Amino acid sequence: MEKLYGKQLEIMATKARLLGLDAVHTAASGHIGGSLSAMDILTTLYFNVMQVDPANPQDPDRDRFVLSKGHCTPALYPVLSLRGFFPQEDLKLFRSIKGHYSGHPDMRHVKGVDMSTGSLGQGISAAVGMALAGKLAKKDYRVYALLGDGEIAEGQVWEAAMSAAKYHLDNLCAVVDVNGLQIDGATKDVMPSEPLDQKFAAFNWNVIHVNGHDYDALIAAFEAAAACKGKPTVLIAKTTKGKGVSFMENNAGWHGKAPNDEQYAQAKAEVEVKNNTVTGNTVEQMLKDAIIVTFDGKTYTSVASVTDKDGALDIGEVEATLNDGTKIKKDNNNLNTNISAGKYFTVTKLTVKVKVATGIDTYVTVTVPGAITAK
Ligand SMILES: Cc1ncc(C[n+]2csc(CCOP(=O)(O)OP(=O)(O)O)c2C)c(N)n1
Repeated sequence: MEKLYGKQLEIMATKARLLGLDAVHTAASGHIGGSLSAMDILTTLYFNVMQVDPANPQDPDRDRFVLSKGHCTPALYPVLSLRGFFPQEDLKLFRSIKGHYSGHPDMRHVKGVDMSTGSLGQGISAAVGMALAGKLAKKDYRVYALLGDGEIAEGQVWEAAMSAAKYHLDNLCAVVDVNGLQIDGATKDVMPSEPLDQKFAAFNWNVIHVNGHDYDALIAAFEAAAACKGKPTVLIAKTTKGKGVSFMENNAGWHGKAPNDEQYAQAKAEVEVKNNTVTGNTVEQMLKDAIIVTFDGKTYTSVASVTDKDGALDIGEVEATLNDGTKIKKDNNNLNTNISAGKYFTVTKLTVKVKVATGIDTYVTVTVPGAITAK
């Protein structure tokens, strides 16, 4: 296959975004947010960087890819399908009992999938094993692994990172999709992972920062990774969760939720015209948390109720009643948004309860609260 560049990659990634949205909408479930943030990275890998042959998916000399953040099959399947590993028609079977295109990739049944993943933190260990196997067999193939910035909280990631450095796996390139959000909020709130570059550097990795939506920059970064000898490389890829769909962008609520018919139509239209204008947290999220609301010069310390007119919680019209009965209304996703008669409100977060958030590492999450409650 001829390598794709720039605009060609953008067109391919747009097709992949549309297929991913379609699959999640048809299945009425799936992880769309982190798939959209990773789509440009995956498209660049499969259409420019990686040596793979869809006619010979088990070629022992092929480059390997491990989706360590295994929930992002709405990115992986469309890209594999567009690359020719299986027909696009098959995407209709996403998460269906009638097929094998499950929510997390299955290497036994889906052509092009090199490793079954889904339990966060494990995929990178598998990638280390594949890279080590390549070294032992004196093969030239390269191994790529994509991780989430939430996934980084898994202790196993750092065990794998140590192992990769120990064995000088310069045939391994990890990419961390730094979209700033994980399943239930901002990574920095749940379990801060920064400074990621210093962490990986301390583990003896070559570190490269890159914009995860800039195809030229990604190609250059993958080339620099391949040129680095004696160390594994990590690309710290800055991305936007939900990239390409205004109401999904930077919104943890869209981590693992399917759009309804109306939202799907809007998402599709936006991806088609690449309208990425709306960014920032949604008002709904802020209103649902403990808040101070400043509206029309007055400060309110609580909100009596929030009504989400279309039930979508993330888009559309939202009305809130403040604690003195004042009603406020918004009809788009911007903070400081225009409310009914052209007035503005700002929302400030106020913490009201102690919450222990230890990230997504199951072991820590079980052990830390247990130890806190021990008498
Ligand atoms: C070991 C393990 N714990 C918990 C989960 C549930 N889970 C699925 S996705 C996710 C959040 C992942 O966040 P991140 O790595 O940042 O992914 P992204 O935002 O890129 O989708 C969690 C906790 C899991 N799949 N595996």
